[in-house]
Amino acid sequence: MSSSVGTQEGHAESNEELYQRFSNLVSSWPCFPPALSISTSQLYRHDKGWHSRLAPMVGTMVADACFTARPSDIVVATLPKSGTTWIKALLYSTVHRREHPVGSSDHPFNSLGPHECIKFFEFQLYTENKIPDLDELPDPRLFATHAPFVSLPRSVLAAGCKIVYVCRDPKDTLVSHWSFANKFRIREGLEPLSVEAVAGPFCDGVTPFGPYWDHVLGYWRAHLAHPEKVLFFGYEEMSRDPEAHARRLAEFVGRPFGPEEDGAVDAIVKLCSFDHMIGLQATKCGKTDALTGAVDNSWFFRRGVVADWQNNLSPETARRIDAITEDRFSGTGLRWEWAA
Ligand code: PPS
Repeated sequence: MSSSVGTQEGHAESNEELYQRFSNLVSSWPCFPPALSISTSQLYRHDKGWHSRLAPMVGTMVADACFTARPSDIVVATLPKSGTTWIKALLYSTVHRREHPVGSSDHPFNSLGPHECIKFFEFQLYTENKIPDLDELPDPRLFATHAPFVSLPRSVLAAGCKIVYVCRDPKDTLVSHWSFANKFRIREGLEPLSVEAVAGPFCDGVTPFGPYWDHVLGYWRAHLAHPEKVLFFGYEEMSRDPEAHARRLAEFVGRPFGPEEDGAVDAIVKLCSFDHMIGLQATKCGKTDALTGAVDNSWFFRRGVVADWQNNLSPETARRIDAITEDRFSGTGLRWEWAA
Protein backbone atom coordinates (compact mmCIF):
# COMPACT_ATOMS: atom_id res chain seq x y z
CA MET A 1 0.00 0.00 0.00
CA SER A 2 1.49 3.33 -1.05
CA SER A 3 1.78 6.06 1.59
CA SER A 4 2.60 9.02 -0.62
CA VAL A 5 1.69 10.40 -4.02
CA GLY A 6 3.90 12.44 -6.35
CA THR A 7 2.61 15.90 -7.28
CA GLN A 8 3.34 18.08 -10.26
CA GLU A 9 5.38 20.40 -8.03
CA GLY A 10 7.65 17.46 -7.31
CA HIS A 11 7.11 17.07 -3.57
CA ALA A 12 5.53 13.91 -2.32
CA GLU A 13 2.07 14.46 -0.91
CA SER A 14 1.18 11.99 1.82
CA ASN A 15 -2.04 10.01 1.55
CA GLU A 16 -3.44 12.00 4.45
CA GLU A 17 -2.63 15.28 2.66
CA LEU A 18 -4.22 14.07 -0.56
CA TYR A 19 -7.43 12.95 1.17
CA GLN A 20 -7.47 16.20 3.18
CA ARG A 21 -7.00 18.31 0.04
CA PHE A 22 -10.01 16.67 -1.63
CA SER A 23 -12.04 16.82 1.61
CA ASN A 24 -11.39 20.55 1.81
CA LEU A 25 -12.45 20.98 -1.81
CA VAL A 26 -15.65 18.96 -1.38
CA SER A 27 -16.43 20.89 1.81
CA SER A 28 -16.37 24.11 -0.21
CA TRP A 29 -19.14 22.83 -2.52
CA PRO A 30 -22.91 23.18 -1.94
CA CYS A 31 -24.28 20.78 0.63
CA PHE A 32 -27.73 19.50 1.55
CA PRO A 33 -28.62 18.47 5.11
CA PRO A 34 -29.89 14.92 5.68
CA ALA A 35 -33.42 16.25 6.10
CA LEU A 36 -33.38 17.17 2.39
CA SER A 37 -32.36 13.76 1.06
CA ILE A 38 -32.50 9.99 1.51
CA SER A 39 -29.06 10.02 3.15
CA THR A 40 -28.36 9.88 6.89
CA SER A 41 -25.59 12.47 6.46
CA GLN A 42 -25.33 15.57 4.35
CA LEU A 43 -24.83 15.31 0.63
CA TYR A 44 -22.44 17.51 -1.34
CA ARG A 45 -22.82 18.56 -4.95
CA HIS A 46 -19.68 17.79 -6.95
CA ASP A 47 -18.64 20.49 -9.41
CA LYS A 48 -19.55 18.00 -12.17
CA GLY A 49 -23.14 18.08 -10.91
CA TRP A 50 -23.63 14.89 -8.88
CA HIS A 51 -24.27 14.31 -5.20
CA SER A 52 -22.74 12.14 -2.53
CA ARG A 53 -21.72 12.01 1.07
CA LEU A 54 -18.27 13.43 1.70
CA ALA A 55 -16.23 10.24 2.07
CA PRO A 56 -17.36 8.43 -1.11
CA MET A 57 -17.02 11.66 -3.09
CA VAL A 58 -13.46 12.05 -1.80
CA GLY A 59 -12.80 8.35 -2.52
CA THR A 60 -14.02 8.85 -6.09
CA MET A 61 -11.62 11.76 -6.50
CA VAL A 62 -8.70 9.85 -4.99
CA ALA A 63 -9.42 6.92 -7.33
CA ASP A 64 -9.43 9.37 -10.23
CA ALA A 65 -6.07 10.72 -9.14
CA CYS A 66 -4.36 7.47 -8.17
CA PHE A 67 -5.89 4.41 -9.82
CA THR A 68 -3.79 2.96 -12.65
CA ALA A 69 -6.03 0.96 -14.93
CA ARG A 70 -5.05 -1.90 -17.21
CA PRO A 71 -6.87 -2.44 -20.51
CA SER A 72 -8.01 -5.83 -19.19
CA ASP A 73 -9.77 -4.33 -16.14
CA ILE A 74 -13.56 -4.59 -16.07
CA VAL A 75 -15.59 -2.03 -14.14
CA VAL A 76 -19.19 -2.49 -12.97
CA ALA A 77 -20.96 0.87 -12.86
CA THR A 78 -24.41 1.42 -11.37
CA LEU A 79 -26.52 3.77 -9.37
CA PRO A 80 -27.14 2.41 -5.88
CA LYS A 81 -30.04 -0.08 -5.78
CA SER A 82 -30.09 -0.74 -9.52
CA GLY A 83 -28.92 -4.36 -9.57
CA THR A 84 -25.28 -3.98 -8.51
CA THR A 85 -25.18 -7.10 -6.33
CA TRP A 86 -26.74 -9.18 -9.09
CA ILE A 87 -24.45 -8.02 -11.91
CA LYS A 88 -21.39 -8.39 -9.67
CA ALA A 89 -22.41 -11.99 -8.96
CA LEU A 90 -22.98 -12.70 -12.67
CA LEU A 91 -19.72 -11.08 -13.75
CA TYR A 92 -17.57 -12.71 -11.07
CA SER A 93 -18.99 -16.19 -11.55
CA THR A 94 -18.75 -15.91 -15.35
CA VAL A 95 -15.16 -14.67 -15.43
CA HIS A 96 -13.99 -17.22 -12.84
CA ARG A 97 -16.09 -20.20 -13.97
CA ARG A 98 -13.09 -22.33 -14.90
CA GLU A 99 -11.20 -22.09 -11.58
CA HIS A 100 -14.44 -21.89 -9.58
CA PRO A 101 -17.03 -24.13 -11.28
CA VAL A 102 -20.57 -23.59 -10.12
CA GLY A 103 -21.32 -26.08 -7.39
CA SER A 104 -17.71 -26.58 -6.29
CA SER A 105 -17.43 -26.89 -2.53
CA ASP A 106 -14.92 -24.03 -2.34
CA HIS A 107 -16.83 -21.62 -4.57
CA PRO A 108 -16.17 -18.08 -3.22
CA PHE A 109 -19.92 -17.40 -2.91
CA ASN A 110 -20.05 -20.00 -0.14
CA SER A 111 -18.13 -17.61 2.08
CA LEU A 112 -18.10 -14.17 0.41
CA GLY A 113 -20.81 -11.82 -0.79
CA PRO A 114 -20.58 -10.31 -4.31
CA HIS A 115 -19.45 -6.98 -2.80
CA GLU A 116 -16.37 -8.68 -1.35
CA CYS A 117 -15.62 -10.41 -4.66
CA ILE A 118 -15.81 -7.16 -6.66
CA LYS A 119 -15.02 -4.10 -4.57
CA PHE A 120 -16.16 -0.52 -4.98
CA PHE A 121 -13.45 2.08 -5.57
CA GLU A 122 -15.13 4.69 -3.38
CA PHE A 123 -16.57 2.53 -0.58
CA GLN A 124 -13.94 -0.17 -0.14
CA LEU A 125 -10.64 0.55 -1.91
CA TYR A 126 -10.01 4.32 -1.76
CA THR A 127 -11.13 4.97 1.81
CA GLU A 128 -9.67 6.02 5.14
CA ASN A 129 -6.51 7.63 3.70
CA LYS A 130 -5.57 4.44 1.81
CA ILE A 131 -4.05 4.16 -1.65
CA PRO A 132 -4.32 0.41 -2.20
CA ASP A 133 -1.67 -1.54 -4.06
CA LEU A 134 -3.73 -3.33 -6.71
CA ASP A 135 -0.79 -4.42 -8.87
CA GLU A 136 -0.69 -7.96 -7.54
CA LEU A 137 -4.27 -8.73 -8.50
CA PRO A 138 -4.43 -11.17 -11.43
CA ASP A 139 -5.99 -10.23 -14.76
CA PRO A 140 -8.73 -9.51 -15.37
CA ARG A 141 -9.17 -7.28 -12.33
CA LEU A 142 -12.82 -6.59 -11.53
CA PHE A 143 -13.87 -3.33 -9.86
CA ALA A 144 -17.09 -1.45 -9.21
CA THR A 145 -18.24 2.10 -8.77
CA HIS A 146 -21.37 4.16 -8.30
CA ALA A 147 -19.59 7.20 -9.76
CA PRO A 148 -21.20 8.85 -12.77
CA PHE A 149 -19.42 8.51 -16.11
CA VAL A 150 -18.02 12.05 -15.88
CA SER A 151 -16.15 11.15 -12.69
CA LEU A 152 -14.83 7.69 -13.53
CA PRO A 153 -11.11 7.36 -12.80
CA ARG A 154 -9.50 8.94 -15.85
CA SER A 155 -7.20 5.95 -16.37
CA VAL A 156 -10.25 3.67 -16.81
CA LEU A 157 -11.14 5.63 -19.94
CA ALA A 158 -7.56 6.12 -21.08
CA ALA A 159 -6.82 2.38 -20.83
CA GLY A 160 -10.05 1.49 -22.63
CA CYS A 161 -11.37 -0.74 -19.83
CA LYS A 162 -14.67 -2.49 -20.36
CA ILE A 163 -17.56 -1.07 -18.37
CA VAL A 164 -20.72 -2.98 -17.46
CA TYR A 165 -23.63 -0.67 -16.60
CA VAL A 166 -27.03 -1.66 -15.20
CA CYS A 167 -29.96 0.72 -14.83
CA ARG A 168 -33.37 0.15 -13.27
CA ASP A 169 -36.77 1.79 -13.25
CA PRO A 170 -36.17 4.93 -11.15
CA LYS A 171 -39.31 4.21 -9.13
CA ASP A 172 -37.97 0.81 -8.03
CA THR A 173 -34.51 2.28 -7.48
CA LEU A 174 -36.05 4.90 -5.21
CA VAL A 175 -38.13 2.41 -3.23
CA SER A 176 -35.18 0.04 -2.83
CA HIS A 177 -32.89 2.88 -1.72
CA TRP A 178 -35.47 4.25 0.70
CA SER A 179 -35.86 0.85 2.33
CA PHE A 180 -32.05 0.37 2.51
CA ALA A 181 -31.52 3.86 3.95
CA ASN A 182 -34.12 3.23 6.63
CA LYS A 183 -32.13 0.21 7.82
CA PHE A 184 -29.21 2.58 8.53
CA ARG A 185 -31.51 5.12 10.15
CA ILE A 186 -32.96 2.49 12.48
CA ARG A 187 -29.44 1.22 13.28
CA GLU A 188 -28.44 4.79 14.16
CA GLY A 189 -31.52 5.29 16.35
CA LEU A 190 -33.21 7.67 13.86
CA GLU A 191 -36.86 7.63 12.83
CA PRO A 192 -37.46 5.88 9.50
CA LEU A 193 -38.47 8.21 6.68
CA SER A 194 -41.60 7.86 4.59
CA VAL A 195 -40.97 7.11 0.93
CA GLU A 196 -42.91 10.22 -0.03
CA ALA A 197 -40.50 12.31 2.08
CA VAL A 198 -37.53 11.14 0.02
CA ALA A 199 -39.31 11.18 -3.35
CA GLY A 200 -39.11 14.98 -3.61
CA PRO A 201 -35.31 15.19 -3.24
CA PHE A 202 -35.01 12.19 -5.61
CA CYS A 203 -36.99 14.08 -8.26
CA ASP A 204 -34.82 17.15 -7.61
CA GLY A 205 -31.73 15.03 -8.23
CA VAL A 206 -30.47 15.29 -4.66
CA THR A 207 -29.77 11.63 -4.15
CA PRO A 208 -26.50 9.68 -3.76
CA PHE A 209 -24.67 9.71 -7.12
CA GLY A 210 -27.72 11.33 -8.73
CA PRO A 211 -29.47 12.99 -10.42
CA TYR A 212 -30.67 9.54 -11.47
CA TRP A 213 -31.32 10.69 -15.05
CA ASP A 214 -27.87 12.26 -15.54
CA HIS A 215 -26.20 9.08 -14.29
CA VAL A 216 -28.12 6.82 -16.68
CA LEU A 217 -27.68 9.15 -19.66
CA GLY A 218 -23.94 9.51 -19.02
CA TYR A 219 -23.41 5.78 -19.44
CA TRP A 220 -26.06 5.44 -22.15
CA ARG A 221 -24.26 8.00 -24.33
CA ALA A 222 -20.93 6.29 -23.64
CA HIS A 223 -22.54 2.99 -24.69
CA LEU A 224 -23.84 4.56 -27.92
CA ALA A 225 -20.41 6.00 -28.69
CA HIS A 226 -18.44 2.87 -27.73
CA PRO A 227 -20.70 -0.21 -27.57
CA GLU A 228 -17.64 -2.47 -27.56
CA LYS A 229 -16.44 -0.80 -24.35
CA VAL A 230 -19.67 -0.01 -22.47
CA LEU A 231 -22.32 -2.68 -22.02
CA PHE A 232 -25.73 -1.32 -21.04
CA PHE A 233 -28.28 -3.58 -19.31
CA GLY A 234 -31.67 -2.91 -17.74
CA TYR A 235 -32.66 -4.72 -14.53
CA GLU A 236 -36.13 -5.38 -15.92
CA GLU A 237 -34.79 -6.97 -19.10
CA MET A 238 -32.36 -9.04 -17.05
CA SER A 239 -35.28 -10.27 -14.95
CA ARG A 240 -37.23 -11.21 -18.07
CA ASP A 241 -34.39 -13.13 -19.70
CA PRO A 242 -31.41 -13.65 -17.38
CA GLU A 243 -29.89 -16.36 -19.56
CA ALA A 244 -29.64 -14.13 -22.65
CA HIS A 245 -28.05 -11.42 -20.52
CA ALA A 246 -25.55 -13.84 -18.97
CA ARG A 247 -24.55 -14.88 -22.49
CA ARG A 248 -24.19 -11.27 -23.66
CA LEU A 249 -22.14 -10.44 -20.58
CA ALA A 250 -19.82 -13.39 -21.18
CA GLU A 251 -19.34 -12.39 -24.83
CA PHE A 252 -18.73 -8.77 -23.91
CA VAL A 253 -15.94 -9.64 -21.47
CA GLY A 254 -14.33 -12.00 -23.98
CA ARG A 255 -15.36 -15.25 -22.30
CA PRO A 256 -18.26 -16.55 -24.41
CA PHE A 257 -19.86 -19.82 -23.39
CA GLY A 258 -18.68 -22.51 -25.77
CA PRO A 259 -20.80 -25.39 -27.16
CA GLU A 260 -18.90 -27.78 -24.89
CA GLU A 261 -20.08 -25.92 -21.76
CA ASP A 262 -23.32 -27.77 -21.52
CA GLY A 263 -25.61 -26.22 -18.91
CA ALA A 264 -23.03 -23.67 -17.76
CA VAL A 265 -25.12 -20.56 -18.47
CA ASP A 266 -28.13 -22.02 -16.74
CA ALA A 267 -25.99 -22.97 -13.74
CA ILE A 268 -24.58 -19.44 -13.44
CA VAL A 269 -28.00 -17.84 -13.78
CA LYS A 270 -29.35 -20.09 -11.03
CA LEU A 271 -26.31 -19.52 -8.82
CA CYS A 272 -26.79 -15.74 -9.07
CA SER A 273 -30.57 -15.73 -8.83
CA PHE A 274 -32.17 -13.81 -5.99
CA ASP A 275 -33.81 -16.96 -4.60
CA HIS A 276 -30.51 -18.84 -4.46
CA MET A 277 -28.32 -16.01 -3.20
CA ILE A 278 -30.67 -14.98 -0.39
CA GLY A 279 -30.34 -18.48 1.08
CA LEU A 280 -26.52 -18.63 1.07
CA GLN A 281 -24.70 -18.62 4.40
CA ALA A 282 -22.59 -15.70 3.14
CA THR A 283 -25.82 -13.73 2.70
CA LYS A 284 -27.51 -14.84 5.91
CA CYS A 285 -24.50 -14.45 8.22
CA GLY A 286 -21.85 -12.49 6.29
CA LYS A 287 -21.00 -8.81 6.38
CA THR A 288 -19.28 -6.45 3.94
CA ASP A 289 -16.91 -3.83 5.26
CA ALA A 290 -17.65 -0.48 3.67
CA LEU A 291 -17.41 3.17 4.57
CA THR A 292 -20.73 2.92 6.34
CA GLY A 293 -19.29 0.28 8.69
CA ALA A 294 -19.93 -3.42 8.35
CA VAL A 295 -23.14 -3.99 6.43
CA ASP A 296 -25.06 -7.27 6.77
CA ASN A 297 -24.97 -8.95 3.37
CA SER A 298 -28.67 -9.72 3.80
CA TRP A 299 -29.37 -5.97 3.49
CA PHE A 300 -28.49 -6.15 -0.21
CA PHE A 301 -31.42 -8.52 -0.79
CA ARG A 302 -34.99 -7.40 -0.19
CA ARG A 303 -37.59 -8.52 -2.75
CA GLY A 304 -35.71 -8.58 -6.04
CA VAL A 305 -38.79 -8.06 -8.21
CA VAL A 306 -39.87 -5.65 -10.92
CA ALA A 307 -42.43 -2.91 -10.15
CA ASP A 308 -42.52 -3.26 -6.37
CA TRP A 309 -42.93 0.54 -6.47
CA GLN A 310 -46.63 -0.13 -7.03
CA ASN A 311 -46.85 -1.27 -3.40
CA ASN A 312 -45.08 1.80 -2.06
CA LEU A 313 -45.44 4.96 -4.16
CA SER A 314 -48.53 7.09 -4.54
CA PRO A 315 -49.89 7.37 -8.11
CA GLU A 316 -48.97 11.09 -8.09
CA THR A 317 -45.35 10.41 -7.19
CA ALA A 318 -45.12 7.63 -9.77
CA ARG A 319 -46.55 9.97 -12.42
CA ARG A 320 -44.12 12.72 -11.42
CA ILE A 321 -41.12 10.41 -11.78
CA ASP A 322 -42.39 9.02 -15.09
CA ALA A 323 -42.90 12.54 -16.44
CA ILE A 324 -39.30 13.50 -15.62
CA THR A 325 -38.08 10.26 -17.15
CA GLU A 326 -40.05 10.83 -20.33
CA ASP A 327 -38.80 14.39 -20.55
CA ARG A 328 -35.14 13.48 -19.95
CA PHE A 329 -34.98 10.24 -21.95
CA SER A 330 -37.11 11.02 -24.99
CA GLY A 331 -35.03 11.47 -28.12
CA THR A 332 -32.03 9.71 -26.58
CA GLY A 333 -32.79 6.30 -28.07
CA LEU A 334 -33.00 4.81 -24.58
CA ARG A 335 -36.08 2.59 -24.19
CA TRP A 336 -37.70 2.98 -20.81
CA GLU A 337 -40.64 0.64 -21.21
CA TRP A 338 -41.05 0.43 -17.42
CA ALA A 339 -42.52 3.96 -17.52
CA ALA A 340 -45.58 2.86 -19.53
S1 PPS B 1 -26.23 -1.69 -3.86
O1 PPS B 1 -26.28 -1.37 -2.42
O2 PPS B 1 -26.16 -0.48 -4.68
O3 PPS B 1 -25.18 -2.63 -4.19
O4 PPS B 1 -27.65 -2.37 -4.16
P1 PPS B 1 -28.05 -3.10 -5.51
O5 PPS B 1 -27.52 -4.47 -5.51
O6 PPS B 1 -27.75 -2.22 -6.67
O7 PPS B 1 -29.62 -3.14 -5.39
C1 PPS B 1 -30.30 -3.93 -4.46
C2 PPS B 1 -31.57 -4.38 -5.14
O8 PPS B 1 -31.28 -5.47 -6.02
C3 PPS B 1 -32.00 -6.63 -5.58
N1 PPS B 1 -31.15 -7.81 -5.80
C4 PPS B 1 -31.38 -8.69 -6.78
N2 PPS B 1 -32.32 -8.75 -7.73
C5 PPS B 1 -32.29 -9.84 -8.56
N3 PPS B 1 -31.36 -10.81 -8.47
C6 PPS B 1 -30.40 -10.79 -7.53
N4 PPS B 1 -29.50 -11.77 -7.45
C7 PPS B 1 -30.39 -9.69 -6.63
N5 PPS B 1 -29.58 -9.33 -5.60
C8 PPS B 1 -30.07 -8.19 -5.10
C9 PPS B 1 -32.27 -6.36 -4.11
O9 PPS B 1 -33.32 -7.15 -3.62
C10 PPS B 1 -32.60 -4.89 -4.16
O10 PPS B 1 -33.85 -4.62 -4.78
P2 PPS B 1 -35.21 -4.48 -3.96
O11 PPS B 1 -36.21 -3.89 -4.92
O12 PPS B 1 -34.94 -3.57 -2.78
O13 PPS B 1 -35.59 -5.87 -3.55
